[in-house]
Amino acid sequence: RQEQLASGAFVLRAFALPCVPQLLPALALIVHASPFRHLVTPGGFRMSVAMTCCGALGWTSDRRGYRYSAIDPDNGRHWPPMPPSFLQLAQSAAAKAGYDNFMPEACLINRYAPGTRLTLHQDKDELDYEAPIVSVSLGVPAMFLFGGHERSDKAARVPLFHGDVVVWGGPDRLRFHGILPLKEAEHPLLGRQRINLTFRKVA
Ligand code: MD3
Ligand code: FE
Repeated sequence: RQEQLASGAFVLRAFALPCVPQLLPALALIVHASPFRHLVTPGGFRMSVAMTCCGALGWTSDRRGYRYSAIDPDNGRHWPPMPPSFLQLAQSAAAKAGYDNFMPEACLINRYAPGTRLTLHQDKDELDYEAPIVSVSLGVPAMFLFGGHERSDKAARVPLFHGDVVVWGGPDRLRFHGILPLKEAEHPLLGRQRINLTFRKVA
C-alpha cells in the first residue's frame, strides 16, 4: 500500500515490517554504544525528543549551533556504523519511491515518549537537497504534520504506524514538518514509545 502525499512524498505503509526482527537488535547495539540524549538547541531549549545516530555522520546540536559530526560529542568516539539492515531498508524504500542509488551517510534516531513532540521545522543542515530523506516509524503511532514551504502554511495530518516508511524528495524536501505530542499507548514490541529512523545524505 503506497500513498502519495505530494509529488515527491510517498508513504509506504508497513514496508519495514519484514525488517523489524533485524532492526531491533541492531538498534540495541547502537544505543548501547551511543545512548539516547536530549540535545539543547542553540536557543538553549532542551529538546523533548531524545536522539542518537549511526553512520559516518551524525546530527547534533548545542549552544553553538546545529551540525553534522563524525564524532559523538558525548563519548568522543565515532558514531556506531550504519547496520547493513538499516542501509538495505533505506535503499529499497527510496528505490520503491523512484529514487535510485540512495547513499545515506547519516541515520538520525529519534525516541518519543508519551507527550514528546517535534515542532514544525525544515531540515536544512544537509548540503545535498537533491537526495531524498527516508523515515522509518517504529512502535507507538504518531501524528505527522506535513506542512508547506512557509511556516504559516496549513499542515496536513498524516498518522504514521509501526513499520511505515516515508520517502521525501524533490520539491517536498524542504517542507515544514513536525510530530504532534505522542499519545499514551503501548506497543507489544517497543512498549510506551515511538522510535523514528531518518536516513539522510548529508554532503
Ligand atoms: C519532510 N523527524 O528528525 S520523520 C527529523 O518522526 C524529523 O521523528 C520526524 O522531522 C520524526 O528531522 C519526522 C519524517 C521527515 C523527515 C524529514 C523531512 C519528513 C520530512 C524533510 C522534509 C520534509
Ligand atoms: Fe525534520
